[in-house]
Amino acid sequence: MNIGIVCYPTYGGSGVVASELGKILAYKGNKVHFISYEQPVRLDFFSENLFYHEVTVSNYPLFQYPPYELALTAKIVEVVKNSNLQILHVHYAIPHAAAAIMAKKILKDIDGIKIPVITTLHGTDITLVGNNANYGEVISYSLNQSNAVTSVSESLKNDTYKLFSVNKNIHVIPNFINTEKYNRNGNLCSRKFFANEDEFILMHTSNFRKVKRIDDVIEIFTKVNSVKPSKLILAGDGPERSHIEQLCAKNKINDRVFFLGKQDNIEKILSISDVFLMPSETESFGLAALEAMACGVPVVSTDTGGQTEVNIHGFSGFTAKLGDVNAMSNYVLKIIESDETLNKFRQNAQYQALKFETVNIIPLYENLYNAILSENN
Ligand code: GMT
Repeated sequence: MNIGIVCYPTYGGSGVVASELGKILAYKGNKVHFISYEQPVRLDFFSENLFYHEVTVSNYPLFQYPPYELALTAKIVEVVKNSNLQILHVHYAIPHAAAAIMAKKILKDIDGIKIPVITTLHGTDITLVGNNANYGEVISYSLNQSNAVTSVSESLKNDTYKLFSVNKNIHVIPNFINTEKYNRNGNLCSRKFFANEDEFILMHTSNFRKVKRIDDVIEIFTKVNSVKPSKLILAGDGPERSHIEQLCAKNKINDRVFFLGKQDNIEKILSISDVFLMPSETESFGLAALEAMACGVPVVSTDTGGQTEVNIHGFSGFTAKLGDVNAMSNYVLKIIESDETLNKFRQNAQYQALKFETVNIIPLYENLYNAILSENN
């Protein structure tokens, strides 16, 4: 199959999911063409089946806002024609779905080419960015004009129906994890570097945006640390980082908190961690929590969005109401109360992660591609 994938190239969920999907499809013999404004971070190697097409936006001084959607649409049209794409899979509704639908129409009306479009919703495009009345009609139209729409959780599917006028079936295809890469291997990183033998390691990783509520991470950690001496590892970077560094200094815990910045091989650090914290305002899925669970790290998260579909309360960790830092710190203390309890939660977390193993999820996309291709012929 000749597949085009449009995605954001950056660290962060949707780009990672799109890149990992493309890599697996290429490994299985498909030709996969990525279209983005930068090379996706996870595609920094050569494969004869992977291609990257860069969208460049002209910088003419007249443009206060460079016309990215137009450049993207033009690039999609070009790649579909030059590389004989059979299917276009766009990740994130804004602006990718809208650009793909415009490209689809141009290709049909001018060149007589029928290119089916699949749109995958990841969450922030719908629940945060998309929840803006100005975008409503464009998003609804782009979803309705897509040949198929997928969402990464039941919760996101329901939110999409609530927020937009979507008249087609949304297929839930959850995010996936390669448990060979994401596994507990404590030899890859030295636990001693971060903590003494009698200390626990709590961990959080994100793009440090407000929606992640890292203030709550700090509060939960402070409470846990006052009962059981612990260390906190924060991986990732983003707009909230300097505020959080100041907060740690103010709370006099900066000697117990490690700011690692962006990390490529997060499984190494997860492998030495005891509990993963994700007190987000919302998460359509929570891929970072799934990565933690696959590495045997139980998760304490909020119960918002799709998080309860990933993290099972009382089994792979616990879920609590948004902002309930008391409950979340008590849940951490419950998990680490004894070696036996911690080990049980670790095993359960890994067991739960297996449900999202790559081999179980990728065929759902392949089946959808095949169904859409046969409808389109
Ligand atoms: O969480 C982010 O800020 C990044 C964001 C994105 O759009 O890439 O992640 C979203 O998509 C991920 C992959 O499907 C999900 O695992 C995240 O839960 C989702 N983030 C939110 O819903 C806030």
